[in-house]
Amino acid sequence: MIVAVERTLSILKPDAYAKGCLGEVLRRFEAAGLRVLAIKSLWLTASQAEAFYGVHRERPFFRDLVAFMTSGPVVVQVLEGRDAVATNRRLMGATDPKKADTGTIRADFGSHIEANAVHGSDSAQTAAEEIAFFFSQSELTALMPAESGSA
Ligand code: 3AN
Repeated sequence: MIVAVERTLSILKPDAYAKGCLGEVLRRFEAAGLRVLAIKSLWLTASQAEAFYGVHRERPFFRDLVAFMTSGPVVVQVLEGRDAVATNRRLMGATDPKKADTGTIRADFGSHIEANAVHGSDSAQTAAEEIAFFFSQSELTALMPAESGSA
C-alpha cells in the first residue's frame, strides 16, 4: 500500500481547551508520527466559524455549531506525516463520541456530537483549503531550515 506524506488541519475545540487536555491530545498526534508544522491559539469570530463550516450552512445544527465554536478559545494546527488525513481521523474517532472507538480522542474527551473535542480535515483537498483558511504561507514555512548559503 502506498502511503503519502501529507498535511491535515486539526482544531482542538473549545471543550478540549476548557478541559485542559490540549497536551494529551497533541501527545497522541506526535506518538502516532504526526509532526506539528504550525500551531496557534485563537478565539474564532462568528463570521470565521460560519465561513469555516460553510458546507454545513443548511444543516439544522449549523447555528449551534457556530455558537459552540465561538464559545471559547481553540487551538489550530497543521499536522504533517504519513497519511496524515486518515491517521488524524483514526486518532479522533467517530463524530459522535458515543459511537467513537475506545481509546480515540473523541471517546476519551468528547461530550456529545457537537462538543466532540477535535476537528480534522476529511480529505487532502479539504485539508489544503482548511490550512489556507488559518495559516499564511510564511507561517507554514517558518519551521523550514534557512536556505543554505544565507547569512
Ligand atoms: P467530522 O468533524 O467528524 O468530519 P462533520 O464534518 O460531518 O464531522 O461535522 C462537522 C461538525 O459538525 C462536527 N464535528 C460536529 O461538531 C458537528 N455536527 C455534525 N453532525 C452533527 C449533528 N447531527 N448534530 C450536531 N452537530 C453535528
